[in-house]
Amino acid sequence: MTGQARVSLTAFIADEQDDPHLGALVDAVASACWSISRIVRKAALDGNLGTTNCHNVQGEDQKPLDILANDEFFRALGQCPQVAAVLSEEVGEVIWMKAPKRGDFTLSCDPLDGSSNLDANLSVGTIFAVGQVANDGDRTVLKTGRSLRCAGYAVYGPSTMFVLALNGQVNGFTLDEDADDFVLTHPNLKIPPETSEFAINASRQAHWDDAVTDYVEGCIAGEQGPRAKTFNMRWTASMVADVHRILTRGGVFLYPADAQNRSQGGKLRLMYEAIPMAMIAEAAGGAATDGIAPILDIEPQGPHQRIAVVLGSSSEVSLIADGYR
Ligand code: AHM
Ligand code: MG
Repeated sequence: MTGQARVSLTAFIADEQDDPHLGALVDAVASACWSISRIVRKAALDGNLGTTNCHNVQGEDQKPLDILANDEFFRALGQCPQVAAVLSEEVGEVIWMKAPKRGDFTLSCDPLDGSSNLDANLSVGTIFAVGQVANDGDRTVLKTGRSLRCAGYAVYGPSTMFVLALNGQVNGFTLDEDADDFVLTHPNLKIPPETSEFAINASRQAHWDDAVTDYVEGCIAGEQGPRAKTFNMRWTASMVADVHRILTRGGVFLYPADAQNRSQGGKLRLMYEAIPMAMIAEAAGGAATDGIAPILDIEPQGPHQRIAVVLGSSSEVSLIADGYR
């Protein structure tokens, strides 16, 4: 940062839009992420690794940190008078914080995504999307991603970063713990349209559709194969870490619906995993589809709905969508 003006997240938001309430909300989310980052960093010291005997609404094991991160999120949002409703991966129903008024905000969040990585000390993250109440009394939280005001994630990796899609642009901020601030370090992130890197859980290959099998076989066939180039493969099993890598150096992420998970719609959740990441991908010049339609155009049917996700470099996403057709 030597020689460059230092821009904090708060100053950046104030400059980018004229709704002080949205700025206050993003600040509150960033402050929750900062607290979650601290809790994650100290988890082994505080005896917060391992699992609980509890399950979330989807029947998945809850880790102590899933619960602590969720509490932190609600604590921070409870201080924002303009937050009308919150939908969290860890809570069965949408929680109404107040009677909704036109202009209030609704939030969808996965407070700690990729938590199966915690005991191995690998990167995890927080994902969020911000919608807005259209009219006084309107309790519609399940809306398409096109109506969002902003979306983002925090990644708790070697450094803690806060990545925000707002006004059709994606910017990355790094937590400076000495200055108690998120600082703009990665302005105007763009996903390169072309890539030779893909990300998929290959252990599910036996259950894949032909479209996915053909795509992956094409990638691993190398110079002599139909793609005539060598592909690299990476899978972190932490969506935030995988998407962050794609934002910084390109690539394509696939968590398709397959023979095993299709009855549920796929694995990843539409409202607080697929939609926010799709908004980030599109704002960074990439694309996101469920194989049939852009994820941002999908009408949600339920708060914890699951969906197939393919996102990243636009040329690969359209190739995979062509395979589905
Ligand atoms: P979670 O919300 O329960 O952590 O699950 C979501 C995570 C994503 O971060 C990641 O892409 C995926 O699950 C990994 O799944 P798998 O274990 O099948 O590789
Ligand atoms: Mg998750």
